[in-house]
Amino acid sequence: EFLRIDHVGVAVGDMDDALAFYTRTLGMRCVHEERNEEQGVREAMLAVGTGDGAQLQLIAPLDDSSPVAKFLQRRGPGLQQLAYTVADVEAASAALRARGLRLLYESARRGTAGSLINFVHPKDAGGVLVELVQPA
Ligand code: V0V
Repeated sequence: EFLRIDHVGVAVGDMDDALAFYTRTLGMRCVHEERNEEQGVREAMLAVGTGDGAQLQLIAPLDDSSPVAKFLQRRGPGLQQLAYTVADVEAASAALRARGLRLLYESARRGTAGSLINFVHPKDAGGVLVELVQPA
């Protein structure tokens, strides 16, 4: 089911500070910014190098009810998720469910740039929040 690493998600408390660090200090390029109200996040996608590989996703909470707010309270800023590209998120979710993994959503929800997403619970994936991404 997994085609490649789509992006790595990093939870940040302050998006503007984080963007300044990743673009000015680390030299990455911000290629997309978006608010996702359903997920309760402001996010920015950064291209690494030529930009044809996996991207880095900065994720900041919009409010205290965001899962990212809870993550920051518990663990502080840092790696929050690892996302894989899949061709068909419903098929991939069904296959993983059939292998006993808990998917967070019954059906896929809207992710970055019109993608469809679902997640494997981190407790079923060795402590890693795994995201499945079907690009638009
Ligand atoms: C929680 N845990 C994690 C974790 N978040 N472990 C690894 N990575 C994470 N990100 C651990 C936590 O330390 C606890 O372990 C245990 O899981 C708690 O499980 P829980 O009580 O069932 O759940 P919560 O309330 O801590 O929430 C965790 C989940 C939540 C994963 C269910 O964060 C969630 O719904 N995430 C999916 C949505 C999301 O993350 N959206 C933001 C990105 P101990 O202490 O018990 O051992 S939005 C996005 O990526 C977009 C839009 C996109 O890519 O397009």
